[in-house]
Amino acid sequence: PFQAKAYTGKILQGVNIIARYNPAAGKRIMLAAHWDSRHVADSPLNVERSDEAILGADDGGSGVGVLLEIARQLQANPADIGVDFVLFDAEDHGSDSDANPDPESWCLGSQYWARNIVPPGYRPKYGILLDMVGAKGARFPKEEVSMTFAPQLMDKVWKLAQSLGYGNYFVNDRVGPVTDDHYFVNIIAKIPMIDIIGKPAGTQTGFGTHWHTHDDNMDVIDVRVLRAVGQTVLEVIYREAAGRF
Ligand code: AHN
Ligand code: ZN
Repeated sequence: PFQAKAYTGKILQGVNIIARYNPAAGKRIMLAAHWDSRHVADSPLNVERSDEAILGADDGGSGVGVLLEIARQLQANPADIGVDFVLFDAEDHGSDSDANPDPESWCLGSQYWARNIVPPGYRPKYGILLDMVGAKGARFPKEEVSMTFAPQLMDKVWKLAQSLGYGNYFVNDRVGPVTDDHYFVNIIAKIPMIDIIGKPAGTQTGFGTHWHTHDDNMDVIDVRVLRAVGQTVLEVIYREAAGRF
């Protein structure tokens, strides 16, 4: 649990949810997603109820869903490696107005986590963040913060996804930096973390048209996209466990 002050002045009562697989293992990787959803529907593309929280099936839910299934798979098919699941709260409560852009107002749960690492001295080899990994026709380009802090890991993960037949989603295009949880994990905790984040080409917001609208519900989710991401990350885990990633 943590408290954080939102850009509105409101004190948020947050909870980061942490689960460890093989807690005694020395070699570890970290998997993350955010489990909150946006408190308002403030995309310019949203048409009604802009002051109401969105469901966030893609923006939040999809990453959590993939991580829960990965955890279930690890129970059924054990891997000789430690995996830490971290679900961040208060990722999506930031200020999006052009008048008041404030990167630090986003990702409050990961900022807290990065400043209060548990257990102290925790050092995974690297982390993988999943954000908006469920929408139909998703495109996962190589995002700039990820490419700055962990370019070799990015290339390995994207090549692996492409070799599994998911090159339609994991494309080699580059896009600019996104202020997401991985940014704070990289700069504050200094753990290399990449972001698999859905960024379609040619939309007004740079994200899916459902992003921060009430259309971000189960209707936009495609199980094949979740499977592509989940199988790619599972393959990373099993290869890493076998020392061949
Ligand atoms: C900003 O728009 C500043 N960051 C995008 C991070 C985000 C929002 N991911 C999901 N929702
Ligand atoms: Zn969001």
